Amino acid sequence: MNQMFCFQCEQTAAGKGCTGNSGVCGKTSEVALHMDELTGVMIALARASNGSITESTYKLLIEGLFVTITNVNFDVEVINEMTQSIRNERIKLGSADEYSLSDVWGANEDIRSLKSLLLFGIRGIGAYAHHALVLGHQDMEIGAFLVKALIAIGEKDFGMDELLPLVMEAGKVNLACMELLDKANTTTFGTPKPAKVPLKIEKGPFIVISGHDLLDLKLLLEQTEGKGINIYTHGEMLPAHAYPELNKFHHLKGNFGTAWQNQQKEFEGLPAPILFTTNCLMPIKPSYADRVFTTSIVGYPGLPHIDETKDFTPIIEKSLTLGGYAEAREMKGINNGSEVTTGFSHATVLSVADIVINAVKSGDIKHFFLVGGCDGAKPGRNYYTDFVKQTPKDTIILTLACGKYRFNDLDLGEIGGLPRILDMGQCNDAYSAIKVAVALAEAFNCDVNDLPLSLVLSWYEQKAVCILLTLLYLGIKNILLGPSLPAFVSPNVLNFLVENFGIAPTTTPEADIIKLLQK
Ligand code: SF4
Ligand code: SF3
Repeated sequence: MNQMFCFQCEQTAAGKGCTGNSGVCGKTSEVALHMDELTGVMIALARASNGSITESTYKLLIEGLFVTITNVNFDVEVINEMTQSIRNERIKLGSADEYSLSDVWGANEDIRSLKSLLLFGIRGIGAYAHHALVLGHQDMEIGAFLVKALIAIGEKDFGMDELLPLVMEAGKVNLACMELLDKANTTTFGTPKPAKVPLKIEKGPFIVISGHDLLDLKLLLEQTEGKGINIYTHGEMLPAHAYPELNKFHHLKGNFGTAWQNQQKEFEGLPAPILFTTNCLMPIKPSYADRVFTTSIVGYPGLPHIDETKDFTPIIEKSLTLGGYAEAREMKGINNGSEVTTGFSHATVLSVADIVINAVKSGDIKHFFLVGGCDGAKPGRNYYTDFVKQTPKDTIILTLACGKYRFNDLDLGEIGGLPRILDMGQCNDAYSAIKVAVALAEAFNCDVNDLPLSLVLSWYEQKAVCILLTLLYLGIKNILLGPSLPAFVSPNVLNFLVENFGIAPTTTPEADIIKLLQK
């Protein structure tokens, strides 16, 4: 197969797979084929490692997994350099093995489906493990599972019986990985506290920082301190405002823009540079191509890349040259709100557990909806805005990840002093939602599935896949998933998910709310 094939994200062409010269995301067929080669070499390295994983193999594997996530890297040179490093590591281990991923794409549809679930799931895990690793936290058990999963993906004779348990184990390992990242974040940046974040841009030079990497933000804040430059978060960086070690910098002023899919419109004419620390980066438009910088695993041909030394001088200089707005600008969220709130992590919510439990007992809170996940570009995602707007006043919305931009500027009022919309953080902070759900189930002495809690998730890329696997591993049932089901889930695998977990596609907000409130 020398044609690209990719169906790992929600926007895949015709709901089937991207083929031809490029994918819907803008990934060229050349990059797609080299990413497959990279993944094949990782499978070979996993086989060569003989089950024992060193720190250098761990780092190489999580980088190799992370770089292939949708909207992370479009630069074939970077992909090829990584492939070479991984190949060198494999050679060091005395192996000349190679594996072609076309064996997976060409397998029978159920095997292809399960291997894809496993591969895309570990790509998500790779990203979270990377965020933890840059903060000095690693877990070799996670590494050992990555090796096991990669070997299984390359295993010719594995059927449903061997692959299904591994898919569930990926959910378990991702839970451990999100816990590791939660620990890494809170020990480095403190425990998040609720924060109101303005959407207004002050006058003067500024820098917009996007993606998930909180350490890059901290380093940027340190390097810009006292230079008359303000910093604004974008996309998944918004929850940074809740961390004491980040919001202590007074020049961390607010949040710019909405979710990633609006960047081509929102960056147009921006008098400031933008730094991408992780996904989601879209193909660059000429109108703002001179002001986008990448760092870490992100890359795009022709864009300046800040290397491991994390010297942000070129961005700082660019910000001063561009100068920002002459006057402060009031910006609005997609529902016309002028501020958003974040920081309702498990520690915050559980610190007011008594209030929450009493409100449930008294009937002031009738139901919790977890509405969140990855946002995307295809039409139909206003479902989530409409859903949240239509939820009854005696319900609480827990949210996380970039899907929240569909509704996080709405003022839906409070219940017992608690805002009705509680933003728990980034996608990996699904860990917080799980902690809260488990604590509520303990308080009410029931199973999580018997709580007045419904999950209405949006998915787009592969981190959403590993989070979904974690929820399944925890036995959470009746999740609504939208806006469309993954192309890589075959009819038989879907049947398994429906029969065992009651997973269903979203329909209309009206019908889904009625159905979920009957619980
Ligand atoms: Fe297509 Fe998504 Fe793959 Fe991009 S990542 S090539 S849009 S399936
Ligand atoms: Fe969004 Fe890309 Fe997934 Fe962490 S920024 S969630 S889609």
